[in-house]
Amino acid sequence: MTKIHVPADHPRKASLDIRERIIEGHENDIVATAGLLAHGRGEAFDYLLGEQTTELARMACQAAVAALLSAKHPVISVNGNICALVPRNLVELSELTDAPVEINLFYYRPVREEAIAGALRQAGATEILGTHDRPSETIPELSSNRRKVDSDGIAKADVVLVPLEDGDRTEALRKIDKFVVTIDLNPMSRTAVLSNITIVDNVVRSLPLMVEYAREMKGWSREKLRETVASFDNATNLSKALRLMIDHLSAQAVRGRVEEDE
Ligand code: PTJ
Repeated sequence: MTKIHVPADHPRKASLDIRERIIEGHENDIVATAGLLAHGRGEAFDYLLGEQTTELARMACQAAVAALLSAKHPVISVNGNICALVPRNLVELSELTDAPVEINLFYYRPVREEAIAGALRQAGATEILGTHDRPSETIPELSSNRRKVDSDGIAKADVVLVPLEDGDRTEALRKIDKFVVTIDLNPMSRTAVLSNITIVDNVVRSLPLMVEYAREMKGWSREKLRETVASFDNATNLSKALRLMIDHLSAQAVRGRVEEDE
């Protein structure tokens, strides 16, 4: 299929370019077909958020990076969508926080594993966990394909970053005492609610920001990192994120009414 060139002056260029990356990822077996639907859902929530990184999301990013930097065995879980959107940032964050990347797919197919591993390697990854040739274990109480995890990765991790997820795994990971960090544009999703830290933002904005924070916070003391994590309250964070969406919608509605009256 031919790649669509989005003209530079198109008012929705940024969003359409990201969509193209997902479509291309689907054509290259990186993104699952359901990943296209997941992306559309994300786009809708991003609209509600005003398509910008809020101060709230910045604070969540900082807490997330603090959790990764203060962990004994942090791991970054990789699915098709995140790999198609921000492969280089994933590898950078992995290097800065000493958190290996682990491929963990809901819609597992060997060809997808291979395509994702290839894309990560191309982005600079030297160590990739979760591939079929690696030692693995099963997460109890989880029946999806995601139950199979790397023995040196998610199985022994204390902190797991699961960007852009489906909820059942987050619940299972919490049950086995993992500290779960997620990035999800939907503050009402099961993943968002069940995680310890949820960044309500688009991964294309928050991953580069996390890389920036990781560079800066690498020099922080363990105590300061732990304090940053401890002072973060996810329930409050999610309700504030919802409030921001409501306020954004209200502002749009008021603007519409003023324009109607003019
Ligand atoms: O690659 P696989 O096989 O592991 O499958 C990955 C998908 C994403 C298909 C799978 O995990 C899935 O079905 O996820 P869900 O249940 O559709 O949830 C995806 C969540 O991510 C939804 O809450 C979306 O709003 C949110 N989302 C989508 N795109 C973005 C996003 N959040 C942040 N940034 C995005 N770009």
